[in-house]
Amino acid sequence: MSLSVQEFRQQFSDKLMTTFGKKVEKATPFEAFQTVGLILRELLNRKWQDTKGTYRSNSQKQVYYFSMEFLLGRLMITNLLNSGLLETCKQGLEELGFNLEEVLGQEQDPGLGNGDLGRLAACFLDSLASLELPGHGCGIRYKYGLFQQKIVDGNQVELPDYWLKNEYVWETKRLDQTVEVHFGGEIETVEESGRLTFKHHHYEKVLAVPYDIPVSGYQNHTVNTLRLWSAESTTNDFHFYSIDRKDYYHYLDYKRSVEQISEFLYPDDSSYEGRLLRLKQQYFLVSAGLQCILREFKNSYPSVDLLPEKIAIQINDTHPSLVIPELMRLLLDQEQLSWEKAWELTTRTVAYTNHTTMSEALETWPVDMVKTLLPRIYMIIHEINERFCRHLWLAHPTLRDEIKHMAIISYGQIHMAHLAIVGSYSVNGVAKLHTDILKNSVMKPFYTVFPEKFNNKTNGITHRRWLLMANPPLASLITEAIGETWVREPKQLITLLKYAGDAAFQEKIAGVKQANKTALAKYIQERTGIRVDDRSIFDVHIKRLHGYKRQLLNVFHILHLYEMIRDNPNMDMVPRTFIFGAKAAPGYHFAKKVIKLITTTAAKIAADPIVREKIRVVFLENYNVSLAEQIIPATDVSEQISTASKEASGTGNMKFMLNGAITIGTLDGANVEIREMVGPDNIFTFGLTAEDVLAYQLSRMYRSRDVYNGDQRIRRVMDQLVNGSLSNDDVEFKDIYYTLLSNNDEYFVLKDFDSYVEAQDLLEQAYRQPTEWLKKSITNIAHSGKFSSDRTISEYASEIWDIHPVTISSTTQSR
Ligand code: GPQ
Repeated sequence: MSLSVQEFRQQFSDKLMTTFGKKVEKATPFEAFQTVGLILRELLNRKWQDTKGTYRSNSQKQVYYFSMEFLLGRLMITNLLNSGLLETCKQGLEELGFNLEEVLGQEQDPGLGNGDLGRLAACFLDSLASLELPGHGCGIRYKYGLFQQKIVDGNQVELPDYWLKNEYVWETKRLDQTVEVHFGGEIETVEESGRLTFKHHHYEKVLAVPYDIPVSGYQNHTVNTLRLWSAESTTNDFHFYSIDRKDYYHYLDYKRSVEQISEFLYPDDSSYEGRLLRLKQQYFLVSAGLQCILREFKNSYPSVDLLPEKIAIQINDTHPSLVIPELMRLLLDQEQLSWEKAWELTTRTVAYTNHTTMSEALETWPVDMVKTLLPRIYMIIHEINERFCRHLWLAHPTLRDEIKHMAIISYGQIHMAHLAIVGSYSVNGVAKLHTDILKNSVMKPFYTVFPEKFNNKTNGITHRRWLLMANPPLASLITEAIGETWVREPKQLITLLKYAGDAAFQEKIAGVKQANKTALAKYIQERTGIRVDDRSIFDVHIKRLHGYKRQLLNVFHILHLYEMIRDNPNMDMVPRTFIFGAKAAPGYHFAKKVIKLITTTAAKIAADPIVREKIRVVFLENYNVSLAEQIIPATDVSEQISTASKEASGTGNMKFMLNGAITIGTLDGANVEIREMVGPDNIFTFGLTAEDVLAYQLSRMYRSRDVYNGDQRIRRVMDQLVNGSLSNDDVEFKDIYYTLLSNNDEYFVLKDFDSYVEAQDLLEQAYRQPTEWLKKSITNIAHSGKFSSDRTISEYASEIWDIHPVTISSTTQSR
């Protein structure tokens, strides 16, 4: 779709007038934003219609990605770039007296996700549409997204994220697609003409209303759908005319309880808590999504037998794993299929992605909770479990001792990962190392029974958002050097390798990085009042705050540098700015203490005239997608220092390398594959390997106290936690202190300290050689093509889903 600047301006003023009743001169930046949004919506709607029409008429297989989280980030820039209108809009707005940046900045980040898992889902949607693949998202329209973080007196404070306070310009409510979801009640089993049927009585009825968001592809005609479900009450079952008004109060109670379901996103990342409301959310998503898919399916196809040929359902971790019993329920009770047929169709339709091996994140639900909330679903899970255990007993005699560990229901708990493995045809991990750990350790007995199901799909990121949009100067420089094919084929970035040692190109790369750093320094000053040296090394640690991600190890290195500088104020070192961004789950006490430790360290350094000449620490509050887009292009050093074996993949690591940062990291998750690609000279790795960590966990031979006793540097750092030098309140950091000593340092912070410090030293030496450093930087960019989510999605498409690109034919297009 092409639109001249002139036409854009005309449409803009017309829309502004019809929507806000205003002339251009009077419009606020927010109104300008909404107006551009509406113009784009019109364009997208046509393509959306065409896409739906084409999918309906060509009857090709489609995939539905079920996820409790979609961390989209702002969509305006994506939609502008994808429709080829970015330049037109920029110029048009300027001519009308607006600034594009300011207008784009009006968009609220929809924070419908916690971290990597939700962001991955968003990258996948982008790649599906950009590769013209028929694939859609299915999620929840939380009224409140992930909390807004404020730092008050150095502590995290959580504020509600009411992202819908201004109308969300990208969504469309589809009342006509509403479905009902039922909770609670009882099941009556009756025999009708030789077949058992199950009648559900006294259930609570919840309306699921979908809101659709268009997902556009990069400069193509595809617009897929992200469907987010909202829970609403129905007034139909209440008799408001009754004299005693009892019904009215019942209704208010009921309405409150229903609307709660899609009220807020649980703010926990890679951890699990068995809350009833969370279970309700999960079933709500699954039931609404499936009913809707099945309804549409039956309009298009004569028999549900075709389901696995026409539809694949990918579940993003176990959160939507009730898809399995819910699909069984629909096929058994609604479609009247036999158990065997229903099971065959279900297990050929559903595929499962695992995102963690950490036991605290593996979901289990108490039997009683599921039985009460979802009585029919419980019956079905029970039957799946009976049949599975019987199968193990008969077909795998050598595993008989393992049955109690493999059962879906055991010790009063339902193990969702077991259900997901048994009920799906594909189980994938998200990086090579992670998949190997699944196969050889965490899910080993399942791998013995179902070797054919297990496969790896290393994560990826959309290079369109994370380079083209987030770092336009770098993108232009790359295009100048190697042409623009890399935008559609990110693997082409590899041709940059020939410029890795090219002095002129290096100089340009350095120039872009410097400009980005200067811009970030300005931003930091505006946001925090802190003035950072834009010539210092920008060393960045941004991700959720979690013990295993080891922000603490980073702080220990900083406190160690502090001591060194105090000992020797003339110490020769390259000045460094350590930048952190992280939200802690509100109930995660340790993580919140680490935030306090970071902010306290920052304040202490800022107050020290000697130390602050060499190091600075900045904690940027409310880390989210938009902030990441600011920080990553300006980063020199990417901190990826999780305890080996704990980070399933990580995707931040990929975004940084794509923007020319050098990784300091453990051999964990996708870091391993990054190292394989760039070679050991272009990444700084350190610390225990996953094998070491797993061995220590088995042997229980690690003693953090021995490390503490044996390393004076560690003692000095640790002593700062409790001797009043960081905080007047000497209990402030004692929990951290005891976690490391009395609780034996679960994440091996002390153990890896020495090799981390050594790696940091080597890194600094490398930074002192600009030519070498820039060569590393360019080499990283050149190899980052492999980590495009286009590659990941192509693999899912061909190896798991069997879906193929569809060229959208235009029927509604007028120009
Ligand atoms: N991950 Cl189980 C999350 O972000 N949230 C979760 O609840 C679980 C996993 C992450 C995982 O920690 C990262 O290593 C991965 O890169 C990411 O999923 C996407 O696969």
